[in-house]
Amino acid sequence: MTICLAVDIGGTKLAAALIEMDSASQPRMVVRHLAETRSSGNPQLLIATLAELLGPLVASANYVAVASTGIIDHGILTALNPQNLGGLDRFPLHEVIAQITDLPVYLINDAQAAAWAEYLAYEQLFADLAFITVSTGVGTGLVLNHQLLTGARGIAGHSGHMLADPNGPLCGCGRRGCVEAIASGRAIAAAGQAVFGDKCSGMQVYQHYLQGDAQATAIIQRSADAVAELIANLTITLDLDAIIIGGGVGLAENYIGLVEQALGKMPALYRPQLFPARCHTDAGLLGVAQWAATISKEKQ
Ligand code: BMX
Ligand code: ZN
Repeated sequence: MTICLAVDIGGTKLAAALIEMDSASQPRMVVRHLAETRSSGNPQLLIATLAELLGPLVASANYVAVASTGIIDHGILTALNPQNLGGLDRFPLHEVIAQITDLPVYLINDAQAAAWAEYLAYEQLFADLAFITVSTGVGTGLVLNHQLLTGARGIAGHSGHMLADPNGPLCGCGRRGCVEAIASGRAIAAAGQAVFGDKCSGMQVYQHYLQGDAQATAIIQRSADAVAELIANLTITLDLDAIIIGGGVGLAENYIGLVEQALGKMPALYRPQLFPARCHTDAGLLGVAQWAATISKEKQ
């Protein structure tokens, strides 16, 4: 049995866990610690937080597996949408984690990791699937022909930045009208603040929608419509067996129902089967631990 120190770096929180992996790479989470992502553009603060979080767990681990928001290219973390990561740019994540832990380090994007967790949680039933998280941003991970696609530059699956509306809001990535700029938790909050005041959060807009408010309904409907367009584009490009929806917005009450309604207006070939994520908030940790176990075995 080996022990993986798994780390999940999100826009708002950091999670670290010790995960026991048996000989068949089945994971069992034994400890989990959480911290806030206090990066706010300051790399030193992120390094200090990671050192505090990982320090007590390092001694028990054989290797480290990190899932992080942003593009992971040869160990360097770059935010595609810097608004989601406190403005951090070109952060040497591999080097930082290796220095803190002195262990072998494996890194991938958070949505890629979660896609792998869901592929395994659905018992490898879907050879070709896309996992879409509608959360702070809109992240996607692709499993094609039973393989996780990470891409030569770590970009694969950033389809939250495909076009949803050429006249839509400017996205934090610099492109206008991305799905993320319309559908994400941040986008919902921004649209809600124009109606309900500066302090309104994405979750509050969602509550207003569930209570039947017409303006909140229009905002959430627009989000679901943009995600449906994304799903149709992925399906007609990649011939997918299934789409798995996750994230705080994606798993909120009736959100998948709204996306299904929007897809229902499209021709049949654009409509895959939709399923809710099974791993919830642990998808990044479990997925990256299981992916790293596979990769390290392939290298032996
Ligand atoms: C953004 C991008 C993706 C990420 C997605 C979901 C950054 C910092 N992140 O599109 O890499 O997978 O958000 O991220 O550019 P989450 O933090 O909402 O899970
Ligand atoms: Zn974008």
